Amino acid sequence: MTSASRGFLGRRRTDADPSRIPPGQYVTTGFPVLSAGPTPHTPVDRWTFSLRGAVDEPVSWTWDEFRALGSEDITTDIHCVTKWSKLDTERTGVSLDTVLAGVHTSARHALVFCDGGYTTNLPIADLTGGKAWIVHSFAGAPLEAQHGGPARLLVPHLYFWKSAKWVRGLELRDEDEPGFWERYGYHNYGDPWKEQRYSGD
Ligand SMILES: Nc1nc2c(c(=O)[nH]1)N[C@H]1C(S)=C(S)[C@@H](COP(=O)(O)O)O[C@H]1N2
Ligand SMILES: [Mo]
Repeated sequence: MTSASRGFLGRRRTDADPSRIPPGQYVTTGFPVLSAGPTPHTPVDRWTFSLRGAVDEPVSWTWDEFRALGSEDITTDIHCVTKWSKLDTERTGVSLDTVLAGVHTSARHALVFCDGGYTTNLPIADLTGGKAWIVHSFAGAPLEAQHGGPARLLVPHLYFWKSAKWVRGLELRDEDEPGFWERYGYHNYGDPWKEQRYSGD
């Protein structure tokens, strides 16, 4: 059984540039919370980020080591499969290009793992090339626990369920493996511009 919590959606905006809104989406000024299950609270002194699976040398960073990799600011739009989009969200995080630099792997797929047991899968090609970050801040403040703090994945070009909250690492895989929502019938890839919401879309 899954319990879903859903926050206040805010008013619907009508003044947004339509070319920024994928098909079937509406813009919200609220900040909905969507979590399958309770919010974990892992303190940063017990947090690590790990690369495991099909990797020559498994790697694990402590919070301080991870933060020392260096962060960048990202301003981006996000699109939830339940049809809200939020424009110009400001976040700070470590690029997956930095995280994966120097990692030798034949793997093409990643299964993202998190505190609380949530998983999601995506091609490694969608994590690299300036397209994905592990973010720790929102609008200059530490990321709130309900929104994935201390750190979450941000993959803004895919539906927001791929942006796993409370992220703890990546399992690099030769074979693709569906994650939590993907096993429940969500689309395996989830491109909002192609409206890939559910398997078969
Ligand atoms: N660990 C985890 N990450 C998750 C989820 C979740 O239930 N657990 N929900 C996903 C979904 S469906 C959405 S829309 C976003 C919601 O992020 P927010 O609560 O910060 O708005 O987180 C995604 N990441
Ligand atoms: Mo979502």
